[in-house]
Amino acid sequence: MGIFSPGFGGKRRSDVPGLPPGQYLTESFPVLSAGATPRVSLDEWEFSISTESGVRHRWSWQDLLALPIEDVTTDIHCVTSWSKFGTAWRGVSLDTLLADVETTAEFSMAYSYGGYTTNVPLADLRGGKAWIAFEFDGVPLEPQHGGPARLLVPHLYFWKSAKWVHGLNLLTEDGPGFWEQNGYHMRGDPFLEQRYW
Ligand SMILES: Nc1nc2c(c(=O)[nH]1)N[C@H]1C(S)=C(S)[C@@H](COP(=O)(O)O)O[C@H]1N2
Ligand SMILES: [Mo]
Repeated sequence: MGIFSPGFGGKRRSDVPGLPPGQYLTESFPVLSAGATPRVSLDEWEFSISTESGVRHRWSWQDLLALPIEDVTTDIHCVTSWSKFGTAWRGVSLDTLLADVETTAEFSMAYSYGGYTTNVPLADLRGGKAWIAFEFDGVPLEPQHGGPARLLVPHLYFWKSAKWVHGLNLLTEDGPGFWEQNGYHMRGDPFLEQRYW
């Protein structure tokens, strides 16, 4: 007759609105980094977007801060099963950065200082769904969490939110980044449980 355990007093995970399947809630902010934390000074910091036709758009730290800045409060979901509700960020929308970028590419590869990469469909970076974030909880983003700036794509699993982001390559064909080469999903929608492929 199945393995129901009516005596278990915990709140079923599926009862928490907004919590994707297989996730649990945490109040802490775990640090997950595949390597050492790179240190990037704001003087040398640069973000660029390179198109499929080889055009490169570049922003210095000052260029970035001169763009419209948005406050974002959002839930985040790590593939290792923790989710955190209501995280508060400040950054520049990818819509703003992509506004003058001529492209018909459908894919992108985000790359970071330190060598991390992750592929993200361009549609997931547009439409008010992705930011270059440089503040968390009202203070400059800590180096361990990706400061000076990280990609923030909160509707996908958090490994897509590249810390210490350095640029985006826009691509006509999809390819795997660091974790995707190791079996993580090419898109990574937590509500569809796209963990591995
Ligand atoms: N550059 C870089 N970005 C990264 C990672 C990494 O190892 N290097 N880890 C990813 C993973 S697996 C997760 S869950 C989140 C963790 O972000 P946090 O350390 O701020 O919690 O960053 C993602 N971005
Ligand atoms: Mo992760």
